[in-house]
Amino acid sequence: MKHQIYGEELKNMPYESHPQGCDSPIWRYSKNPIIKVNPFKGASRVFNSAVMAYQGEFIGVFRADTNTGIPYLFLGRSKDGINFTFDEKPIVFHDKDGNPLKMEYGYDPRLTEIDDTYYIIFCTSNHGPTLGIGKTKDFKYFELVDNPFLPFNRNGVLFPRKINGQYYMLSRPSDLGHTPFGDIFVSSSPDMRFWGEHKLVLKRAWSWWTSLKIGGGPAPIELDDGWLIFIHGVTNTCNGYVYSIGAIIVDKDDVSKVKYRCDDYLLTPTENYEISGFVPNVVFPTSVLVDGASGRIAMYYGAADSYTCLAFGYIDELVDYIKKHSTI
Ligand code: BMA
Repeated sequence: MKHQIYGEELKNMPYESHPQGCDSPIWRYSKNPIIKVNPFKGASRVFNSAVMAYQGEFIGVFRADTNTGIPYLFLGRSKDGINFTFDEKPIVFHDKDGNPLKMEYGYDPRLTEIDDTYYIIFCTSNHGPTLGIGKTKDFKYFELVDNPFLPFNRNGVLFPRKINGQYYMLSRPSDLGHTPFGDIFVSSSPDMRFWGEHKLVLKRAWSWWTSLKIGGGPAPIELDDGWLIFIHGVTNTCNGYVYSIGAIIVDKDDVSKVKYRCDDYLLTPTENYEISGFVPNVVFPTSVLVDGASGRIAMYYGAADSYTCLAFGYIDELVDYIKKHSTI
């Protein structure tokens, strides 16, 4: 392995080796989708969700579109990272005084562990869609940070450690609807509550597949010489938006500085479960497991706003590919 990876060994994570004839450094699980429609009572679709290794098994915060049509966040558990059982009721968040909060909606969660606390970053409402920050130490009791971001904003992605004493969050300022624009910004905070020093990281439209908007995906992966960040990129067609998966590498200390930006997408909708569903032509990455020993990765992505899928890769191949296909 050329690149040092900072994760722990994850022997039991799902993985399949690179199929012959596949040019991309990311390849799909042969048994996709891993979560099909109507996966549990009251939930019609589970997708765009975040999984992490936890106590020798796997835990996830899942976006489930419920029978009211409204998405909420549910916990799921798995021994193998593929077959999940879900809680019957959505996660209940509490304010700092311990009062349970009523949530209008919650969707597209990302999960990040920092210093024994697990942070759930997701889209929720503060008089319009914006970022929610939930936290838990045990996946039993959940607290919500009091309105950390202004509306309208989506795709909050927290770096998995403090950098120079500050927390860093990627986000994508947006509008009230299905935002036809969007670039990635970074904000910092000393305490997870007050966020500022907002800086542009990356503008859209360096390629056709990112022509409309871009957004951060799973929590960044620390390498010896930077942070590997998967993103989604969106283009418009006469038949609607198309979401693809791409990647960038940013500077290790100044995360607003993009060192490499892959010109090509890594995955674009081509399979039936990606091109056909509730919202066709969407692949949307939200979490990645990394085996620190081998450099293997397993990426969870939502397909067609209907299914949860897996794709695999290998850090060295990915980094080489991104550098080779970057024109900056
Ligand atoms: C975005 C988000 C995602 C969704 C995508 C495609 O704006 O709402 O949850 O996957 O649109 O519908």
